[in-house]
Amino acid sequence: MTIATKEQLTAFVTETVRTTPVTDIHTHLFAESFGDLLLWGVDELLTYHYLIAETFRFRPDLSYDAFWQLSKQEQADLIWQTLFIDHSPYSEACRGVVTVLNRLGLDLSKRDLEEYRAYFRSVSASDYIDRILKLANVKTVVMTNDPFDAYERGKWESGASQDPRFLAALRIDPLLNLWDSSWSKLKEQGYEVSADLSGGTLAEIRRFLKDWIARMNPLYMAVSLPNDFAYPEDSVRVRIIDECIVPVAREAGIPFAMMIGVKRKVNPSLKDAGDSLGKSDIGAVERIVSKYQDVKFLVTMLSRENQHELAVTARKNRNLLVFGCWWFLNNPSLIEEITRMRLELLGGSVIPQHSDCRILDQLLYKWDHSRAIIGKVLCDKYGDLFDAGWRLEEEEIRRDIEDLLGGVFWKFLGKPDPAA
Ligand code: REL
Ligand code: ZN
Repeated sequence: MTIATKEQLTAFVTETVRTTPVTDIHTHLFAESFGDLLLWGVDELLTYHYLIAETFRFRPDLSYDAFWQLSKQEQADLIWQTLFIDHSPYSEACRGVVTVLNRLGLDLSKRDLEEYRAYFRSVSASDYIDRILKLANVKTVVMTNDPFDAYERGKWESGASQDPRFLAALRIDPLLNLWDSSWSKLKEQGYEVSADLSGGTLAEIRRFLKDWIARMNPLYMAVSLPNDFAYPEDSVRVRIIDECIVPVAREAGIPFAMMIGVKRKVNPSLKDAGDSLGKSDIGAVERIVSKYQDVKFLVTMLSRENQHELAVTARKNRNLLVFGCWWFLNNPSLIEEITRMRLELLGGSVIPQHSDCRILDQLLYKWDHSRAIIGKVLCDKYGDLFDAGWRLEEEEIRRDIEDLLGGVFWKFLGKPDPAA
């Protein structure tokens, strides 16, 4: 049906963005078979590392050690008191908790943490996964799978049964960022490697990657890179990228995802909450993607300052797909600005958002909040088209939105969407 008025257009776009199922291309969530790796519930929500950092800002009296010695529930109590009771929870990470509790139908007027806890005790993980995926309207979640993590490796090796809603991504940070300590872990796994990359080391790294690709069937290989990532460069990292990651990605036909711009542990006392960001050199991205045009790259960058040049670099290289508003960018004002700019430069050839959820329940807020902004930006873009005289069919808008919320990713991979 052709859309006749701008009011109809706005209503249809908003509703379609709200109801189209999502493929969430980067999360830290796990299927139930991964046991303790799957986090959910109100104490996990409250102890999300984003909220830990915010709590310390209001508590100069609290020592880091004292906080880390508390049990998870005690930490959650303290965070709840500090961020939700002593102050109003309008930071994005705090608002997220509010959205989740509200969407679950819990009574926010009481602000009764014990009552919320009681609800979570009453549900099973498996029912809860079903409930959250359904409420968030997320059809597929891509995990972050670390073959250097002994607990997780055990789960893969014992052939933990697979839930088709949770798909794998092979995460290789230790290989590229911590070779000095990770080479011995490869050796323990039976690969004949040496610290100085001599002998058959590079071939053995390739064998390691191929073994894990065979085991996990990952949609892509991924790494987070520091803000001073350089390419090319005379370094272990770049040798492993050139001689292991790139050839294996090519052979396996999967992309290499680079998440660039992290400064790890600027405040180690904050643990996971102690990472920061820095501006990166877009030239490094430009050089690697144009050197390997037959390899696909998924790229997200952490600094706001890199977003425009990243979008322009994608215009020049069709093997580069830009994704998500990562971490410190996952805030309404920045998502809006970045999404607007990307749609203007790249049309629909972009993945506007991923959730980065660490806790299952967060799917509710990360996607609710992002959908509202993507919807708003799309209304403006289609509205401008309308003013320019272009009339749209409902079917065309539905197609575009399905693409933005998953189709673009699957087409880039060259794979059918298994949930379609
Ligand atoms: O995948 C990553 O490296 C990051 O997204 C995480 O390390 C980070 O802690 C995450 O919670 C950000 O949202
Ligand atoms: Zn992440």
